Amino acid sequence: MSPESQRKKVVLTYGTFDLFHVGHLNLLERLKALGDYLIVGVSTDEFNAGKGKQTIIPFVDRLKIVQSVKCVDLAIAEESWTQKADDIRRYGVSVFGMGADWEGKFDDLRQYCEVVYLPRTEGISSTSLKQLTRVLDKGHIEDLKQALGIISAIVDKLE
Ligand code: C2G
Repeated sequence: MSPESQRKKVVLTYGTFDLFHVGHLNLLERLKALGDYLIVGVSTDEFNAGKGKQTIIPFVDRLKIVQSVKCVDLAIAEESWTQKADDIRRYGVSVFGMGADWEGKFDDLRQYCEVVYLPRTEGISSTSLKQLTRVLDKGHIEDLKQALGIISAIVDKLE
């Protein structure tokens, strides 16, 4: 347990944090408000592969981004589903928290610390951002232009 976290109310969470967005930030800030030392486990690329999650931003960069978020005190690697109990003990965690899409999934950790599930931020997700980047992809725009040309030619014939 890091000396700094020993004297504080420690809060812990985990996530992929791909294409970091305001939904992630809102959750981290809400979690920090529950204590005074926030530790965030960031899923490694290998662990994400196990979750069947394809990430855009590599682990090293996702870890650096999360560590640089003002309300985050320590960012660590999340390498397995089973490390949570060890991390709770190692860092003297008082509160484990996740977004509500995980409601009930980590209730087994209540034997070690308080477990909370906080409301998600609606209207934004890493998945929707990935879809948006695809639409903005130049190749995709060329396809759309060609399709538009074909449709215009058909409409001209109908007039
Ligand atoms: N989140 C949120 N609002 C959003 C999107 C995400 O509150 N619009 C929350 C999620 O509920 C989660 C955290 O932000 O608590 C991180 O989300 P992801 O990066 O999608 O993490 P996930 O892939 O769910 O991995 O062991 C737990 C896993 O590592 C969680």
